[in-house]
Amino acid sequence: MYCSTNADVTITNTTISYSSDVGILCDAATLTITNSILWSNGALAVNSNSSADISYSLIEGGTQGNIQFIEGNIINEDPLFVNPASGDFHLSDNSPCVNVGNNDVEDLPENDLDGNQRIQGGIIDMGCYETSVISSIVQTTINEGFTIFPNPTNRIINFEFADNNIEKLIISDITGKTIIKKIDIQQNEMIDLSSFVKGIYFISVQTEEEVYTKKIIKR
Ligand SMILES: [Ca+2]
Repeated sequence: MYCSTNADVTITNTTISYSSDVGILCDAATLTITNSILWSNGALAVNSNSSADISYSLIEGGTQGNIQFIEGNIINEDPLFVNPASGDFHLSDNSPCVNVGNNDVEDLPENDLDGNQRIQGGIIDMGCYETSVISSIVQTTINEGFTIFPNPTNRIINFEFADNNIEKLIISDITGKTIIKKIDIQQNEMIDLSSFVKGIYFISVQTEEEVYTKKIIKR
């Protein structure tokens, strides 16, 4: 992709991959790159003779020029496209780009490149395709009492409880070891799993009468 002189260019939810040269080349343009994937291009990911601000994007291949990595970026990690060799740049189930974009970017498109709803699983994906393969399990109502989402998650897991009757919330790993235990539970809880090792965890929610357990996947 080439940006000519003195342009302000905003690139949002775009996938640029397998270009034989630089992913994005700018003369004197001011670039803002958000929720995008620049992976496996021939030379650099971005070469800007002016400036580029990059947020919530997966970048591989290095940069040249006045490049600012603002926040939420993933560097040099395989986006795990479904089948890039045959031109399929949809995200696979285990892609690190699922549910890690920024929902608050201005002028987000309503649909992805396939025409599917843009934000699924509560958080926008990086790149031009929103993954829907896990749509049946991104939001799980365990009983009528509460809901957890998104699942699988890369980072945040949300809990919504219908009643304020939760006594205890425990997250344990696959060996049964307790990782997090919370006793002061609000009706809307958010737990950050970004420091967790990737894998399977169990969430146990205890009310006065019952205990509910649900498997979650940390990507
Ligand atoms: Ca999503």
